[in-house]
Amino acid sequence: MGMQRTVVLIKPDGLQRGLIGDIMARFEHKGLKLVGLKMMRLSDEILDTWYAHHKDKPFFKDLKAFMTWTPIVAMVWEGQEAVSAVRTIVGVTKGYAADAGSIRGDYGMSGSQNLIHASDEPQNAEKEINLIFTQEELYEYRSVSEELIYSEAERS
Ligand code: 3AN
Repeated sequence: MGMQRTVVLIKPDGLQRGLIGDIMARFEHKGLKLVGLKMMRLSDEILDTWYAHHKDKPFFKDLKAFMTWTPIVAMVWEGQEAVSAVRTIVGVTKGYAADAGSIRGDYGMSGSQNLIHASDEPQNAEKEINLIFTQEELYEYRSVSEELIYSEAERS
């Protein structure tokens, strides 16, 4: 158990479909803490690093075109085991296969236009935070709800 930070991007399809507020509410209601938030256009350089594991895949060019269609909304959420907690809320890659109750399960049908990105492991979360956010864009503050969300032992 430990406090972690993780990156969530609302992709262009999430923005176009007007789901930004609904998606953010899921993480807020879960008890995660928002520590970074901005709207931006992803550059070619960021996407090459971000999706380095897909660079030889046949869908890479389309993936990049899709991710630069509109600006995206980038967020950093913090909480106990936040990386896996957020992945559970997001659901598996393909919307048609994602569990009901997950964001992709509730809002999407596509295997590629899947509304949202979430870091898949703590090292990647770190890498993605540094690619997108400067130190000044990340906030540390005490949320009064933490005392309700976590036990005393979990907070110390
Ligand atoms: P996830 O977003 O669930 O971590 P990854 O990292 O395997 O999944 O894929 C990153 C993104 O690449 C996906 N969100 C999706 O937009 C796209 N993608 C992955 N697999 C495919 C595929 N077979 N065909 C088209 N696009 C894909």
